[in-house]
Amino acid sequence: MAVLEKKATQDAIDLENKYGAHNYHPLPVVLSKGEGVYVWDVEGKKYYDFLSAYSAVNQGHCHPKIVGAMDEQAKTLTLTSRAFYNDMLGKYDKYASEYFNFDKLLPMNTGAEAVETALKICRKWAYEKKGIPENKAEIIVCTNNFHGRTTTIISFSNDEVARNNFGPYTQGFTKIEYDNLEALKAAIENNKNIAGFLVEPIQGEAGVYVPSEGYLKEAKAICEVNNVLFIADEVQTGIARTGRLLATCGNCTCENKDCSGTPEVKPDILILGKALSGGAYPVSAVLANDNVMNVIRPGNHGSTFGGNPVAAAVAMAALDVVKDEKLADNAEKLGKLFRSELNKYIENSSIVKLVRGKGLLNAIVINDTEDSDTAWNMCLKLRDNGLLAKPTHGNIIRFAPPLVMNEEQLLDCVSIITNTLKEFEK
Ligand code: IF1
Repeated sequence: MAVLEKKATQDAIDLENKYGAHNYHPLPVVLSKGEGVYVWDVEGKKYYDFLSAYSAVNQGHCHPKIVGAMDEQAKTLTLTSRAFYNDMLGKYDKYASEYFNFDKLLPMNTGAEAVETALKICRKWAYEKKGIPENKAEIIVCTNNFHGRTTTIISFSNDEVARNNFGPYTQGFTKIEYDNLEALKAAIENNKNIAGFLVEPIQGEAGVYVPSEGYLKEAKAICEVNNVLFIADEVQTGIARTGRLLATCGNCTCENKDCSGTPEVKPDILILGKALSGGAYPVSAVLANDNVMNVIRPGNHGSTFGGNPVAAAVAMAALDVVKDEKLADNAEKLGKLFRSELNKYIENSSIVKLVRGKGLLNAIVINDTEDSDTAWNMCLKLRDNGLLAKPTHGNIIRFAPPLVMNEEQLLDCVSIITNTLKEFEK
């Protein structure tokens, strides 16, 4: 279509560039409608969504049950603040705590807020329960982490673009190599003030790095024996994305039995966000048992919108959908099919090095330099061919469709992807 005919697209882009802060560099496509695995742009072109808003739309765009719950509650009571009780929060607290098998839930709105909340709980536990001297608590994090963009969180990032010129930085964090148990053991043994270990079960933004088999389980064991809190950031890997309800479920599955809720690696603090609402509303949460969560007393922490009635209604509907539609099983099945099909292509490819991932959180590594624009150009071509995806760092393209996708749609996407890749083969 001639550029002139894409006037609606260009007008929307110009508007955002003129009046919006330039804190993103989006793929040049302007979306105006979403339904299930599909999105449409302002020109009426239909696409497969292979990013799912970074795994927030696991249940598919505008899921009727989730939108219905939001609509119903929005017409009834949207926000009370926590100055008063409301009739939805307690129900949600109970529902979600039992769903993930923890004693309590602290409701927040964004993933970063939930990460910050977990860090505060860990520090307070360290001083009041572990007896670490005040202001001496250290929390271990991994290199190439991504946990959000607040000043404290970027203080322990090593992504210079996300961190530069935002100092002075928050102290109290020790960085170790991801997927390195010896490094974790050494960091804990060398510092008696270690309070917690914050880790992504799969490093999403770093490029979908799946750790070695047993890493999370062994890391949790090291933490346990040293009275260090194991804090799992499942904002991106949670809610069925990796083929299990949580990535920390490991090989434990809840098919055909009432899930005991005791995943293979039970975190001391679990952080959820994104698909906790199915992408319909900002909802995040921190879950923990009483021995940890009860360090939080009135006035210690909160948020205007945290735990509001609409968030509560949306999250309960979103979690219902995950179980009712067996999204974890579907992600497991289609993820295996996706990687198997891509590996067949890669056998004879000069441009794709590998595919990796778990469930429907996958990525391909392009055989080019980090600073090349090949991955970006591939995503532009994928867009032209009806599929939306975006590179993470440099030469890595993340593929993460909604978990409601069926086999026929997935195979259709595989052929779009492989036909597009062929255009770049040398
Ligand atoms: C952006 C990345 C993904 C997350 C994990 C906490 C948060 C995120 C593991 C914070 C958020 C989002 C943020 C969004 C793009 C996206 C992202 F590219 F930034 F790194 F998914 F990989 N923990 N990830 O992945 O949650 O405050 O955003 O609700 O900032 O560009 P949030």
